[in-house]
Amino acid sequence: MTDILDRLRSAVGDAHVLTADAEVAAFVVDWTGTYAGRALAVVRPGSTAEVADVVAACHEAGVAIVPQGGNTGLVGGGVPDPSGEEVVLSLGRMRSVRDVDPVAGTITVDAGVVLADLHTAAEAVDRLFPMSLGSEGSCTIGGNLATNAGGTAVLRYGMTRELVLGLEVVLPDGRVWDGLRGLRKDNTGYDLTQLFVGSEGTLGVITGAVLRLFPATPRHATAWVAVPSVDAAVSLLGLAQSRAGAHLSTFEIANRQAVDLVLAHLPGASDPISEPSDWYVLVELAGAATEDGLDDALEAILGDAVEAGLAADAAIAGSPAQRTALWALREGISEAQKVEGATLKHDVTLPIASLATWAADMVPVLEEVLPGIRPVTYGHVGDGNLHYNISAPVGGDDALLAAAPDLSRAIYDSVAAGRGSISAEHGLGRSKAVAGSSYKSGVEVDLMRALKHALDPRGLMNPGVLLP
Ligand code: FAD
Ligand code: 2HG
Ligand code: ZN
Repeated sequence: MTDILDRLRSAVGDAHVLTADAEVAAFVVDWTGTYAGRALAVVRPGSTAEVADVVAACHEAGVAIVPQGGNTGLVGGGVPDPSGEEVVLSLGRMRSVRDVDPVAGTITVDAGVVLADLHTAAEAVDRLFPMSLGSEGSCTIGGNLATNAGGTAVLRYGMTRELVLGLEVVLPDGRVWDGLRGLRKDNTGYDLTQLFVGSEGTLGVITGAVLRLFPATPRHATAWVAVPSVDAAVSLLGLAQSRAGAHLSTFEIANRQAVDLVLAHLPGASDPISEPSDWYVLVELAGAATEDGLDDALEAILGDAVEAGLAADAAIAGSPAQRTALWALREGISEAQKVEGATLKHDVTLPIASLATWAADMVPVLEEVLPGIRPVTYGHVGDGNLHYNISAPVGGDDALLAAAPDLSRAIYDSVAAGRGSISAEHGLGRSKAVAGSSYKSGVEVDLMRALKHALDPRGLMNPGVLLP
């Protein structure tokens, strides 16, 4: 082991190979606190050449690598196992914007660039990089690509895989694939870029990316709307799509339990609608600087929605500060639920038309497994994606953990029966690797294993993640 540590030190310099407990602590526990491993070392390369050197050294020594960006993943995929034999390869020092071309609509970045910094770089040339996540102050574009992250702008702009034009990847044997061409048209065979998107660090280390930029949308009209049911929310979505067209950029849902947690745990949060409702949606229209009338359009949509019984009441943001406050009610849910205690996360997609029935039917099934569970249901209803996160009965964290396998099985079985997906946007990581394979067909799992074996025959890239 001393040999490999010496070799890593010569690759990146002594200061960037961390082994002391206090130094590695933040890199070995995930954001949820559920996955806590140990690392042989945390290595922090500063360039693609250094990443290649580190990966080649590990390949020669037969040492497994866990790539890590901002460590905000929610499925335990970015932290090492408890063996203490894996190396965490952190991209945190690779934070350069390599090139911006507003006319071509491209930005080329190091994988360690933090998503919020990418937004700032796009804004500096009057463009938009649309991906928006609650974790954007910490997550990195490499992690976003590796998980094919979603977020609140998918409705209008698509998942991460729709925002990428090319990648630079260090392969498991240390060779570098330079796919940073950034062309919109390139029909020359298999799409290698897309192969690495969503591969969760199991096929190689993403070191750079060319991403798509869009026209800036500095104008916003934002509302927090009380709706009577998930069905009503889905009908309101249809109305907003017809009336606002491409201006509709966000359509998010949250149940009352989710909002109550934000109000209870996040300082400064307040309810803009006095009469409590079972469900709420956050709706936003966005447009260019020259586009007037978004507020009027939103007001008209909501007026018609109230008349049609699809909404009970709405608060429209009258200032940037009010817009931020409405967004906080939605974006603060993860953090607030974490403060509340044990949470069992499920990130599911179903056909939008069946979401309402599915969510209603699930409650009695789960109540039978564990009475008193608190379904905190929210998410990207416009994408058919609900975060069906169960909080423990009050004071019942241990009971929730004991019932977790049965609760999750009931949810996943029902999602599979409805032809949905058990992971809409967070990936499989360690927490869902086994379930991921068991809800896919044998053919699909065989193809995935064949790809993994072709690229990483020694199984050194993030073992145990994505494929069990
Ligand atoms: P990490 O957590 O460091 O790693 C995630 C996975 O990617 C791991 O498997 C890791 O090995 C791999 N990886 C990381 N970097 C690389 C690389 N350079 N090359 C190869 N593999 C790599 N996710 C959503 O999809 N939508 C949301 O709305 C959303 N909201 C969130 C809100 C909060 C408050 C939090 C805490 C998380 C949220 N997430 C969301 C989850 C998380 O932020 C995303 O999965 C994000 O893409 C992870 O980025 P990261 O840099 O933190 O990756
Ligand atoms: C969100 O949409 C994220 O807020 C996080 O995907 C969901 O914490 C979660 O389960
Ligand atoms: Zn989400």
